[in-house]
Amino acid sequence: MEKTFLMVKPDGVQRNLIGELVTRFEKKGFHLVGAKLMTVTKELAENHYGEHKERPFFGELVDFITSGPVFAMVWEGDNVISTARTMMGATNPKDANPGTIRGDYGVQVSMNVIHGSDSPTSAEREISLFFNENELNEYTKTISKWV
Ligand code: RTP
Ligand code: MG
Repeated sequence: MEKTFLMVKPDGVQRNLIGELVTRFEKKGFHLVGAKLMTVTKELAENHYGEHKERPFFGELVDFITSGPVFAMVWEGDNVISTARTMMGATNPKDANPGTIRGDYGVQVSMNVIHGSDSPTSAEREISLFFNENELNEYTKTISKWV
């Protein structure tokens, strides 16, 4: 089953949005396999956002993501990578549609509430950067998936 890496950014944690965001993905029907509140080191931030290292906002991005705790998560489900990106909305909250996470909760591009992997390759890379194998829980829900 496909897995993705999602992370409530420091602004989302500060604004008490962890529960709300977890609820959105639970209600959608995705399956939580790992989650932790953690502070990202500079080294991890630079690695995670390595694709942007030549961009003018790289320093600001690394400073922001290391500025306070994030809530790192691994979610599983059919097409979870692209569906989670759709649920997140456009990178810049000013362009994100109402109903999406960034459209509903974000204002600035640098504080856009949530990160999500953008491809299967990114998902695999980011999950292994943030989680050890023993932090991922493989389990079956024993109640009906419709309740
Ligand atoms: P993310 O990686 O955080 O999920 O966001 P994304 O895929 O939608 O956007 P990406 O292009 O990967 O950019 C990574 C993060 O960099 C910040 N950003 N700032 N100041 C700027 O012009 C600018 N552009 C991008 C955003 O916080 C974005 O989420
Ligand atoms: Mg990205």
